[in-house]
Amino acid sequence: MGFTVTGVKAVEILDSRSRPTLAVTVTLGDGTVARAGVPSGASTGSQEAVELRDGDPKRFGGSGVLGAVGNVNGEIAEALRGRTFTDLDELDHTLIDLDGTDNKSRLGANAVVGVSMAAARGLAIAAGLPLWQTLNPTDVTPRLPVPHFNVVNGGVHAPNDLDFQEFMVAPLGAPTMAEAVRAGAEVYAALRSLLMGKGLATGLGDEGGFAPQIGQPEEVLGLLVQAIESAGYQPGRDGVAIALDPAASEFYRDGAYQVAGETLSSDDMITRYEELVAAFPVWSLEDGLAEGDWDGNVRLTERLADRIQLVGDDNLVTNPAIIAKAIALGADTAALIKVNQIGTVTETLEAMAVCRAAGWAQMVSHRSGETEDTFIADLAVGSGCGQLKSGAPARGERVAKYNRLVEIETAESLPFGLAG
Ligand code: 2PG
Ligand code: MG
Repeated sequence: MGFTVTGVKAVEILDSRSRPTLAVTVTLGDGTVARAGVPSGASTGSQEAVELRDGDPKRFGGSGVLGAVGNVNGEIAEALRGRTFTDLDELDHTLIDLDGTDNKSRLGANAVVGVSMAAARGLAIAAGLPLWQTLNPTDVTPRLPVPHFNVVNGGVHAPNDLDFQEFMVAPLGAPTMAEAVRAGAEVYAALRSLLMGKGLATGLGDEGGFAPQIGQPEEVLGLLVQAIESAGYQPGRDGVAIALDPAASEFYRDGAYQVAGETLSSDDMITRYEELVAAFPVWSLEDGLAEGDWDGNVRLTERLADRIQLVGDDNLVTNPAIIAKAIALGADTAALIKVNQIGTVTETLEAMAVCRAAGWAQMVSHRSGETEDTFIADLAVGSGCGQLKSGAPARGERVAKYNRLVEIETAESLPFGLAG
């Protein structure tokens, strides 16, 4: 049993936003070669594992990752090469110990996560199994997740005046993955026509959604309902529902929320969300309040948890200990799951296990800066969490994940839809 690492190599490549990131290749003793691309966020939580950037203003405006690449090709390769590991857990803990910090800031979370993801993929290839199967805990039924298509981009993902970052359509009522992807693409096309008809721009934001010059979130929600209907679907949980990620930390300034020209307290924000949920078929709200606003998040959960899912991202950062704290406090009812927020695959699976034990839902997520790597599609299936967001049904790095899910559905008969 076990596996031997014979090589670890990183190169600096570009992500979907034209910023440098890492591609990591791990070679195993049986000749298996596996590669991973490292994603990178823009609206990051303050407790995320830390990306190492070179800071050399002469290269990529300081965002180069040659230091992180050097750490993979130097220290990490030396520590892993020729060693035999029982499982991924042992390899990941070797990386965590080698780094020695609690946020992976010494070697860089971008270096560490690339090695962890490539090793995980290598183990699946070596075993002759699809990746999702090796990420599937024994007590969990694998499942094809409901895709959440981010069709309108704002916040730090687009140069428009829209403060809310993500407006997603989620075909909760679709019978299969392929039909869900079709619904996403058809609603996206209908939305483009609507925007064009109104003389609004159809240029895209970082995650492939349209970035029209609209300020009020309610106006976008109205357009989404129209687009869902004109594509021939029923707005709501039996058809195509809406999910929001305002990413409120980005518009929280001096203890208040700055939305479309208004200054709102936590309680004003909560009231605004209650009105949104009453008026539009919103089924899930992520980062409705800022990451440090724990009291607000508890009140938001108390007031809305009977109607919608409340997802924590910036405040939870895929960290098992922080998620446990939020569960104890009663803040949120679900966690967003991003492998690079915590830095290893093993800790990501732990975070998901903490959620499951508490009856919390999980949504696996891409980052706004992505590569063509489809790791998260397999993670969503293997973890059985039932939800994934990977941006719009457009742009190669976003669509790669949805296409991978359709491929998995074709190869394997698995249930589709929300878990539980
Ligand atoms: C988010 C993510 C992904 P970023 O806030 O959920 O959509 O954005 O990767 O920029 O943190
Ligand atoms: Mg988010």
